Amino acid sequence: MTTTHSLGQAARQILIQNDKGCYTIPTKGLYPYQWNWDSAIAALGFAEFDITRAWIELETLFSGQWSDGMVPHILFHQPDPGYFPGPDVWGCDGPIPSSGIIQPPIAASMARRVWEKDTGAGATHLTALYPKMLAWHRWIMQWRLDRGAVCTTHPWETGRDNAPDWDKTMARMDASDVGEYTRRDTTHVNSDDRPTNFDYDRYIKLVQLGRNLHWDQAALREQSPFRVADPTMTFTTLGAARDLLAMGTELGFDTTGLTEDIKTLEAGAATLWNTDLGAFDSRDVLSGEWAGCVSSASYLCWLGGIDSDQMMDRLRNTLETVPYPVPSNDPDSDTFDARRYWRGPTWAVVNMLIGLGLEQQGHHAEATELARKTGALISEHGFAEYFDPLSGSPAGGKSFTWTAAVWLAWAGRT
Ligand code: 2M8
Repeated sequence: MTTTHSLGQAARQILIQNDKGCYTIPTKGLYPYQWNWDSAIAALGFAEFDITRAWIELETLFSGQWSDGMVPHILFHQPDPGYFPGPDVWGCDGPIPSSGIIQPPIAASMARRVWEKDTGAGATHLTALYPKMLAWHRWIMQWRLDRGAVCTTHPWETGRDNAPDWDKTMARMDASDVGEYTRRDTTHVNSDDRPTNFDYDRYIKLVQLGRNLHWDQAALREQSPFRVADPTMTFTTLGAARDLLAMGTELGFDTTGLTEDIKTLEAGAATLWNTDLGAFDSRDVLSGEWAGCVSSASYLCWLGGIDSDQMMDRLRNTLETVPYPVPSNDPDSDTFDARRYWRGPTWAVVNMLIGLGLEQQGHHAEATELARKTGALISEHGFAEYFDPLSGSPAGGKSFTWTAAVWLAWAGRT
């Protein structure tokens, strides 16, 4: 019988095996570099048994910060031909070879939680990290707002690569001149579980555009066909702003502007409420069109400190009716696909972020129920990258860092 203790041991082993010394890869083969939000989650997992290593993870992430404050979504510490697109395709010149886009800015919120667990040198580590985290927040506020909501300029930025949220925007894009390239992801895992070639052409096309514009945000704002205000970016930025304000106040930093930013982002979050859908939704900034998607990111409102009775009703219904919640796409939607990456599967990492938000907002019963269900899913089906929400079957990469970290920091504790 697998016990909670032995699962804890297995989860630690995964973190240790995926540890490259000062950063952690998400999984061997498929993802051989340091990913931004994966790394923040890894730090939380390490904090359960090696607090110094947790800080090192975050410090390495911010060692890749660009001089303008941006923190890239991938840091290519060591070349690896097993992943495409690599540093040569992105053409960036930060301090460490990197991609030119961001990912959900959860690092500040995770740093605050690591700090809470650190009774020793935590304040010293955090004091050094704080100005860097604040600079990234300011970069987002400067370049990515639309009516106060935070926009994504590439599906990969949200971490929800092929979510149906982007379908209408992607359908309008012409990628006929993208040229020849070879995908590597489908050599590691089943292609039926991955984004389609249609989507990949557009992912690469957007990388080519950014590179041609030297990742100049003002030029991208003018010229990119992809600009979508999204719940993932908006709620994680809002949560981070609140955590930056709390940490800055406690550490004695100048927090001028953060209260204003929080108000701006709250107003932005309100612009993501799709009344017809009855949920937080993504909004194409260029066409003004709603995506019409209830995704797992819609439930990140609580992480952003925003309460919603309607989202709570939906969540309760999802917890009761979906065998392995929370699905990344509404099972009643035409676009739902139980296996294809972010078009239906359940991701333990998003569940934890929803759960932490619920807890923060005082919704203890729902937070506990979600943690319990996520724990059962992992103990029955292992530390997979993601899971079929109807059958629970594991999919994608195996021995996945963030699923192990989620077990250690949250789901295995119920
Ligand atoms: C997936 O995204 C990468 C691109 O960033 C990919 O498919 O190649 C997403 O699941 C993303 O959320 C995650 O951070 C990354 C690494 O686990 O993989």
